[in-house]
Amino acid sequence: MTPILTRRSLLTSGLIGLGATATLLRPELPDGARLGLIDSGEWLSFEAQRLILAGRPLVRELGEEQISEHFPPNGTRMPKGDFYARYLSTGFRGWNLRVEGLVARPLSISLENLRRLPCRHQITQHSCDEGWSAIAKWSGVQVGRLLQAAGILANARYVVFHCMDQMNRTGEKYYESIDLFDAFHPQTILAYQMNGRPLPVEHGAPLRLRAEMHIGYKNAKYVDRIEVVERLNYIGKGRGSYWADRGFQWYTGL
Ligand SMILES: Nc1nc2c(c(=O)[nH]1)N[C@H]1C(S)=C(S)[C@@H](COP(=O)(O)O)O[C@H]1N2
Ligand SMILES: [Mo]
Repeated sequence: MTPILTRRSLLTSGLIGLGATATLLRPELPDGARLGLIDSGEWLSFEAQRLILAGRPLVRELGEEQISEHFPPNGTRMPKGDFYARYLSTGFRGWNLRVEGLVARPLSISLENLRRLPCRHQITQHSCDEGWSAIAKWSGVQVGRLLQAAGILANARYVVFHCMDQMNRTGEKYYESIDLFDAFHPQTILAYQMNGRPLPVEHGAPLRLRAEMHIGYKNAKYVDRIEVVERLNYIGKGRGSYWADRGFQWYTGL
């Protein structure tokens, strides 16, 4: 039987206490923790979830009949600017996903070629920190498969997802990052379909991250570049994601 990860199992298993102990024993921590960027609650969440996830359990997958009739878009609904508009008007012809950074073979893959790779379907619940959740079916390519194709180098530790939407007048774009453990989780995919249809613009067309063990904002939309890095310090304001740069947690295990 596949172990199922639920919030309740986290709360009742007593692993939170264990997690705290493991923290003291484990020298291997994300950059943020070492820099004191991760607060203690986040640290507990990270350590407790890692203990639970050690056996690679899957986040609960639901049935077709549970798919939400209405899945509200949040954050950017239409990226501004000519760059995105041009690709949108041609159905993303000429658009490529790039995989670069600490990889042996940088990749540049069209949507068409992404669709030719093995596809994973998953029906999951998305939870936004603003207090709503909704269920959808996501289909796409496992991030781990892309990283394997690119061949990550020995010093690689994090995977950064660069997005096409500018968040403010200074032109800062949305970005997110996860560590390699999460990147190679079987349910971490780059989805090009939602509920069996091409990903709608308001939900991140042409490609979005689904990192199912994480809260809403980690699920970056409009992804066009994946960068494999050793440290997160030099990206954005250095805390690992657009929202982490603004005081939100980097690690948001559900
Ligand atoms: N590029 C980008 N990704 C993003 C956001 C955004 O504004 N821009 N919003 C985040 C937030 S807060 C949530 S809850 C989800 C919402 O996904 P949805 O629009 O498909 O509901 O996307 C996340 N990913
Ligand atoms: Mo969110």
